[in-house]
Amino acid sequence: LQHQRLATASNIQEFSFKKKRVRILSKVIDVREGCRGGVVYWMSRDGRIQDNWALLFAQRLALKLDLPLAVVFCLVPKFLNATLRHYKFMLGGLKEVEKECRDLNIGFHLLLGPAREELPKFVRDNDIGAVICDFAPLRVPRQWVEDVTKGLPKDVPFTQVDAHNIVPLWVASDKQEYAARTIRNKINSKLGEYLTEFPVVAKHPHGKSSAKINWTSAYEMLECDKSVDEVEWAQPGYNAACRQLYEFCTRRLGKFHNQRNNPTADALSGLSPWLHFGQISAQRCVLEVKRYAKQHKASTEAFCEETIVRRELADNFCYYNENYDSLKGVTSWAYQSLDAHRKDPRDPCYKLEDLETARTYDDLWNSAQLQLVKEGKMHGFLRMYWGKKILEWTESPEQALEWTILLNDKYSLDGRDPNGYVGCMWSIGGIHDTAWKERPIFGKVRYMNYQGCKRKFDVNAFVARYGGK
Ligand code: FO1
Repeated sequence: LQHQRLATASNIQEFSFKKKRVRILSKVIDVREGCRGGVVYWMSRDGRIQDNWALLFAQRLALKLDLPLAVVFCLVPKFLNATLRHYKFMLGGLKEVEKECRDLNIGFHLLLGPAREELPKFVRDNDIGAVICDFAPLRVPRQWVEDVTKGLPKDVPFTQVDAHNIVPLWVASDKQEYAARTIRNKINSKLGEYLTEFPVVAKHPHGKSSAKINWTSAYEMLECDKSVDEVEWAQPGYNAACRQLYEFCTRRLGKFHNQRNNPTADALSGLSPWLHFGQISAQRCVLEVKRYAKQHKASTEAFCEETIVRRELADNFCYYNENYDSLKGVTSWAYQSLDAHRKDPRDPCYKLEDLETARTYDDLWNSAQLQLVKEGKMHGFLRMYWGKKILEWTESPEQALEWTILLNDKYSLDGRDPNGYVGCMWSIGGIHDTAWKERPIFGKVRYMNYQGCKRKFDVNAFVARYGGK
């Protein structure tokens, strides 16, 4: 999957940029005359060089104005409840970014502290002429962007590029969508325009390479939970992500369409950690999978549904619903029926440590929890069952949601991601789902049980593998 195409500066300029991928955040749009410091891409969600529309836009601007180009990442010591498992994965990817920037004559700066403090200072100290940032729909990254918009010098243009979605979020829909079926056509009808190949990020004609980063001091400033260690199976970075994608295409894609809900079949892409940290682009994954569309038509369609429609639906939900991680964010039919069953007895009613240490009566549930803790990811089908059992076994739906999000964000490599919030809200609060026959505790939220799992896959095999007896 390496980029064989010749990286020439010209193919960026002739490449017509989809205007609607970009939105202007500042009052000014022109770089002031005589500024020599260059253009900065403030990297956050999309931690990669190639296939990154935000960086491509920044390079195109720098080339047009004959200015240097630099990537800046602002490292915060604590990000929600991210642990060392997450930071090691993220920083591992950034080390590759640093090396690739050096090869491409692009500056790379790791600033230690929140962007609102570090970025305006960097811009002033280095006479930067323009800043481009990427896009995340969650409240903390959106606050960072808002703070930087206010903090930048007034004569520095600041633009945002959705480098994560194939159809930019604000192009797909301008409101909260209620199910995949209401957003699917809004997205698929625009793929002709947006699902294009990428130009390559070219070797920049001039500019100075940056000082080598002191990664040790970066680790030392972290204040995260260091008890959750890294996982073996997933190596961070763009190159590892490309290998993971290639293996999926050549070994697992064929069984994806009819075995993706079977936790004992190795049929999934396993790309979510790299997608979460932006170390590979969803668009790159779709472009590569579609090369196999002839021999694996059903699987390719199923993969596109998940990677394009479902993922963009998750960003849509988090962006347009400020209560994306609370029961206040579920639809009224779900809230009312969960509320009506609030007093139903929960037996058993587990404490957080019973769940976290996989000590319930349910061997399948325990095995799913052990998989999450050990491998940093839980099979997608099991995550639905896992979440719904937590609703059944905790004192209130609010408590259930809080603990599913807490456990998912603490152990899953792709935690703190719109997909994770939507997954938990689907399981507990039925978002993007329909109402089902009313029953205790669940109300009209879809119920899932052990027997249902036994009908779908070999539960004993999964339990044997993860030892959740
Ligand atoms: N984004 C940053 O700009 N700086 C950070 O130090 C940072 C740490 C971090 C740790 C765990 C994690 O899951 C995400 C983290 N992010 C950080 C945010 C990430 O770049 C995305 O913006 C969010 O995950 C939204 O998808």
